[in-house]
Amino acid sequence: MSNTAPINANTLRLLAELERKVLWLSTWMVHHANHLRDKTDNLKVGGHQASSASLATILTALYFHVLRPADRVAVKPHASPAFHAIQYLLGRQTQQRMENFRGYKGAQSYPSRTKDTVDVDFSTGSVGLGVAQTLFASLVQDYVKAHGWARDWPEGRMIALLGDAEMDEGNIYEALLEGWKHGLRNTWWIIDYNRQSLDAVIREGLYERFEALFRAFGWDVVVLKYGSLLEAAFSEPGGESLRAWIDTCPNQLYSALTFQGGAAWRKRLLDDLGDQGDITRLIESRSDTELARLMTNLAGHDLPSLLRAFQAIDHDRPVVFIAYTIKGFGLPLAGHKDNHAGLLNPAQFDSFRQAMGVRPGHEWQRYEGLAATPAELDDFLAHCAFAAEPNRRRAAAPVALPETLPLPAQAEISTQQAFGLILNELGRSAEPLAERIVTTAPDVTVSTNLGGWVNRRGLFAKQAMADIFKKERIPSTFSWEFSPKGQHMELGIAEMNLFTLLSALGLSHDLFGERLLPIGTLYDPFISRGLDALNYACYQDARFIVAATPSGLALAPEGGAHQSIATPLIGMAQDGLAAFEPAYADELAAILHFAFDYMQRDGAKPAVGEAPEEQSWLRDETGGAVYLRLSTRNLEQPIREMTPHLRRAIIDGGYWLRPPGPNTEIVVAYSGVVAPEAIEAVGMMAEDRRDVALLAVTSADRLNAGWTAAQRARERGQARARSHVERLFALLPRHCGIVSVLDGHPATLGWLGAVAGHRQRALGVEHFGQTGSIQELFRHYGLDAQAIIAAAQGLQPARPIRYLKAL
Ligand SMILES: Cc1ncc(C[n+]2csc(CCOP(=O)(O)OP(=O)(O)O)c2C)c(N)n1
Ligand SMILES: [Mg+2]
Repeated sequence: MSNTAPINANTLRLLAELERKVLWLSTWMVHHANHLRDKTDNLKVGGHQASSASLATILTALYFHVLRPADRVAVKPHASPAFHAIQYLLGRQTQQRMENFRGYKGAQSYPSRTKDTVDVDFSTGSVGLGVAQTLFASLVQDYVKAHGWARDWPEGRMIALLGDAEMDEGNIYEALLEGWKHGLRNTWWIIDYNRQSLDAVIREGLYERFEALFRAFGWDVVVLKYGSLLEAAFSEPGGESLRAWIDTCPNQLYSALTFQGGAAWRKRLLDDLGDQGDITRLIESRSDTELARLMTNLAGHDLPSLLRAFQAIDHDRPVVFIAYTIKGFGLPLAGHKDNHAGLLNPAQFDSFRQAMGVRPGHEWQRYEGLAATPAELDDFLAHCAFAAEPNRRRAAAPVALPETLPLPAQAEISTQQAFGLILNELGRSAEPLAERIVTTAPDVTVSTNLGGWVNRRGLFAKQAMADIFKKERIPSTFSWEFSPKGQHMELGIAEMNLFTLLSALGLSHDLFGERLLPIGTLYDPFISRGLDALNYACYQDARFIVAATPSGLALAPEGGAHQSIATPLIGMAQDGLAAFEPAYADELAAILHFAFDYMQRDGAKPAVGEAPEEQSWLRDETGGAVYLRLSTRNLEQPIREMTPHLRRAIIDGGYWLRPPGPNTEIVVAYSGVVAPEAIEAVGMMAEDRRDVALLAVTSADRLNAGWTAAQRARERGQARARSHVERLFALLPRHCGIVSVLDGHPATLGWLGAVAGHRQRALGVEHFGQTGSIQELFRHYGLDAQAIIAAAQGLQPARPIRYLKAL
């Protein structure tokens, strides 16, 4: 793979032309967005011009020479204009979207897999996440290859272009550690070491920390500091003094001199090094412009240095390149510490335009102002390796599902246990589905009941590793054997890593053309710990199941630190994630079956003006990820047949366990593990309230989303649109009251009363829990049967409910 041959002079010439164009186009599109487009909009751009200029050379070298179609890239958020400029030059981005940068349906501020039309491999935006995503994508590529899949697809390099300030994000270090454990390969991180962050110039000597750190994690480190002009100057007489001066120059001063330009460089250098013979001559032999050019010739802006460095990599070990750059290189705001939010003003822009040789009115012309002919540039672009594969998005056929999933037969069981048993049964089966499931957990595999599945399918590692306990015949319930065929990826305790890995696994069909059905487990409260990565995964449209267990007050003796409150609301509010909270095993089996199908749906949205599926008004055609909020509380199971009707209602979000009648006075609507309390309360109220009804809510998220969608559809003229919850409530008399209850925040179900205009009392948990028994805590926080009855009495005070004890 290594190519140390000198870089062809013609290639260099054309790349230099394209580099210039990338700088021009990225600067122009930002200027256009800020100064020329609709001035009433507050589209002000911070950082894009300077950050794009910082990466323009590196991006040029990569996309037009180094990258291969199988490589996948995450570009740091603020280099989005440079990225789009490259896509534009490759003919993969339209002028219209470029013109509309940061505007409605225009090129996105931050590269986006889902909102941009060009081939963004990995979204970026929340700094640090795109970086870690490349690492996990590489592990997924290894997983796919180790399982004998994607044979006709070459291994690609997973590449992140990151800002130096991005290295402050902790998730990067969590990922590095995990990468080391899993023998990371084929990953390049290129740090845009401009020594500037958003606010200021960064600390001295950071690169040494980076270097030591990466080496500790088994990475190769390539420091790209001096460009070829500087290297040549160092070999002149006096050159070594110049190198020594640069090496000890503080970042702040270097940035300030860069901003001030040639005369300032000269003055400072002569002040510091003057009258030392050779070095003075070295400085004096250059004009101000030449001196400025020399002093800013850092390797990150030097095509020959970059190309040599990239081409020298002849192995698959992970490599970090620390590339010295200048933020805003080539622009008048280069180096200024405040340039992140800085923009070229119209006068500065005009001189920049002239320097670039671009005539007014010809700004979007691809080769305007370049010396090379359009024919040679066209030819060069058409033949660059990256362009060889026009379609970067790969696809995989859906995996066939069995008719139903195995249902645990226990009379009393928790949803967590049922989840483990269903997976265990799948692990035993020869179903094609089971082949494609990959599980992962951050050190909670056994405690979330994945142990059975892992016993059957083994842990994944590129090299087999025996379970010593098993070899030594020490009895243990769980086998812990690693092999390249294993189907569980064990992670250390870092929930950010869990969700970033799920994101990578859940994009395997798209990145590598092989469908995986990833399932991650964690304790429900720790969703918050990985929340930004979860959001990131959903934003990228990754497909996975997250089973979060245990949850809520129901893990009573564990105490308040482990009892989740807000997660049902997260489940509702998180786009791209369908949230369920089943109470019973048969519900869970139906939901899991749906989830395996839902996560494989290919995103075909209903055409404009066409109604989504009528039953629920949910846009299920598009598919998505699934969140299951499970519990360790054992519940007595209903004995019933899973009819297609019931199955459908469970998936749509709820069903009547006890239907309402024409005279219903109270509806109890519950979600999840409070089912026994709800049932008990309904029984106790039966003598004093007419037709007390009981609604099982399996997904507050989907019930609510369907309702919202149906209302919107009606407002847009589809008068007959009815959501599932509206149909459920259609027969409720006006005067009845609704008591809702769940082991989570009451707002989750607090909207039910608004569906058909009923008074409601929403019970749930608002405050941190504590240790105790389930009964004690449900009593304390007001989730037990007595609390439900008291709420019903409050809504319908006319006659006392006799079983209501004084609270
Ligand atoms: C998680 C997160 N926090 C804050 C921000 C706001 N932000 C955008 S870029 C940036 C730092 C930019 O520095 P660097 O990564 O070095 O890129 P440069 O500006 O040098 O191009 C910050 C703090 C963000 N995008 N994401
Ligand atoms: Mg920076």
